[in-house]
Formats: sequence, C-alpha cells, structure tokens
Amino acid sequence: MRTFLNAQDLGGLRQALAEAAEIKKDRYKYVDLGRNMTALLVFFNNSLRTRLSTQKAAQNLGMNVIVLDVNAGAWKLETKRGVVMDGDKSEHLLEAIPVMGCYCDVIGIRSFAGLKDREYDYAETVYWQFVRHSGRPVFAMETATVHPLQAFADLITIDETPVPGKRKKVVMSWAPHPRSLPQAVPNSFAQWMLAAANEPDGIDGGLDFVITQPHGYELDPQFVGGARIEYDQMKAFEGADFIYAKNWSCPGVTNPQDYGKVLGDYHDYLSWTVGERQMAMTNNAHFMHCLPVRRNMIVTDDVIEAPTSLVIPEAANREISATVVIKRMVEELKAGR
Ligand code: AN0
Ligand code: CP
Repeated sequence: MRTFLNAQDLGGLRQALAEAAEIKKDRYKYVDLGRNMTALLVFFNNSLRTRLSTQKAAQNLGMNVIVLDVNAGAWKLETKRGVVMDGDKSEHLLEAIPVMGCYCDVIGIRSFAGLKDREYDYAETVYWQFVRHSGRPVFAMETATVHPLQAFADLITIDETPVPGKRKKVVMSWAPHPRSLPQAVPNSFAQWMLAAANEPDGIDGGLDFVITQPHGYELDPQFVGGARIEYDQMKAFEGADFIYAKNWSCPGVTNPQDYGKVLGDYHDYLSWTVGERQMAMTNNAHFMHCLPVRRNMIVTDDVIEAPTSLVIPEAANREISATVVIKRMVEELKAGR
C-alpha cells in the first residue's frame, strides 16, 4: 500500500478489522517490524488525537517518529506552481517535499481543505504532490476531502459494539457549528459505512446507513453514492443504534458558489443539536463524534456524557487504525512491493 485515502485502499474491510483486533490484543506484536525505520508526520493544521495516536502507532511498530508542525518553525511554504514568490513564503512545497522524503520511510499528511477553491480541494492537490515528489508511501491524516484513519477507527468501534439480534442502524447527522468546517470526516465516514454495508460479512450482523442533514448540505456522490438521505432528523433517528454527529460546510454539489460556506445563520439551525429529544427516538443509540466537539452546539452535555457515548473509545481506536495502516505500508516496503 503506497497511498491511503480511501476504504478501498485496504482491500477487504473484514480482513482489516481482523488485523485491528489482533493488534488491539497485543499492540506490540509487530514491535520489530519497523526497527531502524522512520515515520514523518507532517501537520499543516492543528491536531490532538491524530498527532498523539499516529505517533504512538508508529512507536508500536518500533519506528522512529519525526513530527513536523509546518506552521510552527518551518519556513512558510508556497503550494501553488507559477507564483512569483515575493511575499512571506520562503520555500516551495516542490522542494520541501523531496527534502522531507530524504529523512523518512513513510509520510503522514494533515492538510485541510482551504474551502475556497472546490476544484483544488477535491483534486487532493497537496496530498498527490507528496505522493509524486516524496518517493515514499503517504497516508492521509485528514486531507482536503478525506479522514480515513478516523473512519477506520469508527468502523472498528461500531464493529466491536454489539447490538444483539439485529442489523445495526447507523445514522450520520449534520449538526450546527458557527464556523466553516471541511467535509473530510463525513465524506470518509459515509464511504467506509457504505463499503462495510456492501461487503459480505463487512460488519457483524450487517448495517443500514442513513444520512440526515438540512437541504443544501448534500455531500459529493463520489463518497455517499446512493446512500439514503432523510431530511427529517427526528424520522431518521427512529430505531437508530448509532448516531454519528458532525458538522460540515456546504460541499457545493448543487450550488458551487456556496462551496465551503455556512448556509444561513447557524442560530436558525440549533434544533439540529443532538439532545435528549432526538435520542429518545432511537434504540438507546450510542452517540459518536470524531472530536474535537463543541458542546451544546453539536451535542448536549447529557448526551455526550451518557454511558452509551462512544467518543472516547473512538479516539482510543485511532491508535489501532493507524497501527494497521502503517504496518501495511512497512510490510510492503520491506517486501519490495
Ligand atoms: C476538523 C474538521 O471538522 O474536519 C477536524 C476534525 C477531526 N475540525 C475542526 O476544525 C474543529
Ligand atoms: N479526530 C481527530 O482527527 O482529532 P484531531 O484533529 O485532534 O487530530
């Protein structure tokens, strides 16, 4: 595996979940695999979970880890080609990337969507520049359109949470937020849920996936395909076993000029905040969120603190998903593939 952006990059999800379970049982099982190898984690944006869990994952495999915060000490980087560099940017990404590649064996990239230029973001321009110019396998730690380490951790969490005697109903709910956020988390969550739903034995007991959101927030079909959208949030929550809340800004699918915007005044959407009223419609559902989360905006204190809330197990599983992904990359590097 030279790249990791999509569910399909792992091959079968059942096999990936089995590897996750194996690593969870003994997270140092492959501690000799990455000896004398180095993982470079490059952050263009803030992070708590990804920074810590991915570092821990590489250490589980016996690797050295270098973390680079581009905005805290590195030269300011120009990313677009053809620019006359007479501003505050001292270095171009096209030199910086091959230089970074000299010091490591695998690279993780966090580079959020700018939310201004849909074409640039959805082409994953920065990620593919790293793939092309580093000469190293590159995995996404949330790039412009995807957050696969999060979605894989969420899939592990859902798979290991039993719902006796029925298919699991998973509902992804848009929730309000005062600022524009990327679509990476909902894109990946939808992609991974649909991949698991479509794979025979993808997840124990099978699953049904529903998206609920206000009109105008339709996600890109390349990620959500034919997923069911229910615009009535209360109806969508009926009988749900898992509620996955997330805000995202306008994906610009129907109105490209609205790309990256918060539509209207967020105060008018506060009825979408996940609280007891909506949770009462569910099958005593587990609440999920990737974190960081704004309380009493996305979710009420009571719902996130309920014993059925899975936000901390999800974060814990980030170490597991990252260990599986880096292990795959290192194994293939050593096998010369
Ligand atoms: C980011 C997002 O919504 O994509 C990161 C989530 C893991 N969240 C914020 O910027 C608050
Ligand atoms: N969920 C997640 O990726 O969190 P961070 O932004 O803190 O890494």
